[in-house]
Amino acid sequence: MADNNIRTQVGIIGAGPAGLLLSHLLSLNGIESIVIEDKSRSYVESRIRAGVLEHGTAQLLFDTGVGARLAKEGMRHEGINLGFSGQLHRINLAELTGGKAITVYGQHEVVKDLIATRLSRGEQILFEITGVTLDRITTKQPRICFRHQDRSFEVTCDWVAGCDGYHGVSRACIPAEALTIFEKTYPFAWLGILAEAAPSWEELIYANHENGFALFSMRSPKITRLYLQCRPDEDLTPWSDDRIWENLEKRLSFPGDKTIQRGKILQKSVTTMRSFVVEPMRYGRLFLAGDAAHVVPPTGAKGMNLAVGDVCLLARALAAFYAKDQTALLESYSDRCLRRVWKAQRFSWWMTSLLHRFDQNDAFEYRRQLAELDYLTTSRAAATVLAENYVGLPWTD
Ligand code: RFL
Ligand code: PHB
Repeated sequence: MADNNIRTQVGIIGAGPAGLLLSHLLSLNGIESIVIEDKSRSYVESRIRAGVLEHGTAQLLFDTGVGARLAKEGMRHEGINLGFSGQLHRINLAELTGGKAITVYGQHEVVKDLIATRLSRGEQILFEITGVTLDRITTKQPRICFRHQDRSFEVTCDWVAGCDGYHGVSRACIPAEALTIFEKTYPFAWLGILAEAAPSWEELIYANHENGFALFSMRSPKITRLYLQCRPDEDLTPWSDDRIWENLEKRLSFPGDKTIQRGKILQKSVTTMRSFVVEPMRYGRLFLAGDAAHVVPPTGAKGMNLAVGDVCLLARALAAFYAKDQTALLESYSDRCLRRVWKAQRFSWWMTSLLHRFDQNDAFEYRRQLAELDYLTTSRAAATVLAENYVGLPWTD
């Protein structure tokens, strides 16, 4: 017998961008939910991850009342740069997409804004829960059990949203025979740093260098975010700050242009790369959303944006269910999400294969990449394909 029994409409597992945004959108539609998270509030608010919001993601945050800080601190970028053969080539996103752009704003800032909004409305998020289990998901009353502050909880709800990321428990609750998994791993990873340095360039640079990929990005006018292609099992111990800067300087060197500004390295980490999709994104009354259902390599900057797209469709489907007793949108949730997910998978795989060295000795492959980059930066048609995918394809609904 649990110490606490809770009854709510939607049980949400995970307080990442997917879970928090879903609870926010549901609350705007008068639907009650509970959010449970196994990490602490300070941990999720400082977890450095994505940094690029698609046009539609930023718009959604503004339109639903969580864009005040984004409007002040987000950096609207109307272009990105491709660096190769020692030169920078700008892709004018806005010109190629009828005025659309991306906004550089840390994922943890989005998370902070959503947590603050939820709490300011007196709605709860239970952090640092343990031992979460899910059952009765094929009945009309699924149940979530867990422990929080030494007490056991039992939540009975109408629907469960599994927004607990790639390593969460939700997907694992679905019988293996009910799911099909599509997966690809890559023979490299990203060594990422956050540095206390004013960004040297105004816009992102994706660089294909003979030594490997590098990415120049930023978080604010004082903080630079940088990545280097490395091995999937890269040990960070031999990577002194000087060695990291030397490698970045080499791969982000464009004679006649600016050079990278060094600064104190605040954080170093290695991110592995994978493409992963599970189908369908629903089992009984459990819906999967975000990284719990699909993962993309970060090269296309699509992961968080896909999570946002999923929960937007899920919130609309649940709103139609509660307002009009309609289940059609819930029934088609998985198919509608997957259409967008597979397009983003294709784009992320393509950006990844365009920019990384898969095999240092494969001279043919390197020449092929350079030819494709040359084509992309000289053909308006090719550049438009990149631009419209990068700012985000229209959401299918
Ligand atoms: P998250 O963010 O992983 O959140 C899941 C939450 O669930 C919690 N959790 C549990 N809670 C309760 N019980 C359990 N048993 C639980 N197990 C897990 C976790 O603690 C966590 O709080 O998934 P969500 O919400 O689906 O969001 C997905 C995004 O986080 C992810 O796709 C992006 O970060 C990917 N990504 C990028 N996406 C972009 O759109 N643009 C980018 O520029 C971008 N850059 C990146 C990225 C990811 C990166 N890394 C580190 C993988 C750059 C990098 C380096
Ligand atoms: C980031 O700023 O962290 C970032 C930007 C673009 C990407 C991936 C990560 O493609």
